[in-house]
Amino acid sequence: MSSVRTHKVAVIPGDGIGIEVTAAAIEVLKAVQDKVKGFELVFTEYNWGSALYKQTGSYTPKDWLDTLKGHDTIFFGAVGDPDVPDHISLWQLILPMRQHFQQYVNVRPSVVFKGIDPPTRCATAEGGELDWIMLRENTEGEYAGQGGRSHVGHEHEIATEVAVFTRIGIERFLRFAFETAQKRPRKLLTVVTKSNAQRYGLVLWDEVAQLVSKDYPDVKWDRILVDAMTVRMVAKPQTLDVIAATNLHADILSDLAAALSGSIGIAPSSNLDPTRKSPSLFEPVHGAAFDIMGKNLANPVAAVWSASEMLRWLGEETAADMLFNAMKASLAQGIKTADLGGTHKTTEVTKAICDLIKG
Ligand code: GGG
Repeated sequence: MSSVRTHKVAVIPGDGIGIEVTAAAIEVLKAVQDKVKGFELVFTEYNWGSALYKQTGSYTPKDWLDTLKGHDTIFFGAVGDPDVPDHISLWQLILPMRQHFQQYVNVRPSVVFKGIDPPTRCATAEGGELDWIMLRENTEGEYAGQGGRSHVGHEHEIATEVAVFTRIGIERFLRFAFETAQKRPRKLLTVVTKSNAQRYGLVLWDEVAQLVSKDYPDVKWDRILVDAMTVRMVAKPQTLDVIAATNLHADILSDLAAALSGSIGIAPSSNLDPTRKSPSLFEPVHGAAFDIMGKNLANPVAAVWSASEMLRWLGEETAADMLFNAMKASLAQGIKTADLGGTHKTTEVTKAICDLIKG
């Protein structure tokens, strides 16, 4: 009997630079698989995205979510197209996957790596650099899909975008946040809300945070309003470690965190179903970036780092570390794309990471 561990990976490159950075991530994953041995990644690629939408009127075929269910994990590139309204692309591809598979935590780390010159100095009190984990609640809030429009076209037209919060949804997410903080050396957690203005849903967040915190007495936690948080991230970055916020707030704050760490081009994300009943999804934080598509300019680091997180989630720790360390080493050697002030192309950064893995 073979002792090789097999992982079935659904690959959805999507749109724009998603296609280029996904190809880079797959190349790096194949290099690490050849080096480490003992496991096999079986990739199945799906051409779902804006091109399919323009041909057929739909981003995906019928039963696409059942098709994905047959995989152990999903690797996603990006979605968005200049000819398609963004709310259509988002609601036909990425948001249904997060909801259907109850990937209720979106993990978005930000680290200032050696070789990167961030826009502002974020050195921590301990002398280290910014090293945060932003946790985004991934199924509720303004992304729950509730709302509508009436009296369309009338000067008094009404549109609602209902933010939905449930006790169960908040609690399962905040437990994950406290557990994440518990595993970090500083054991710090900051819970972000806007409970002065959002007096129902986010007051419930505050109350649930208070209750859940009692089960994690070793975690030092605090609360902050989202507007004050933007200032704190820039002015007092050393006071932050693990950050937990709602779907919309963390979507915005994680872009700020990425910029403070050097570029959104390096920011990874893991959309996790912590119960492991469904496949989790890994994708760079950035979008399709049509302005640089096809020019070999896209930074592959966010996709490569996401691939490393995927390996870790699959239990392939050695391979995950090897990939992550190769990625860090290439940055430290100054092999960087233009968004980081470098001159290297997508394919050059990818090759450098593969060469470091091959040794
Ligand atoms: N690779 C992620 C991607 O395509 N992002 C586009 C985007 O706007 N996503 C919104 C979201 O993550 O909620």
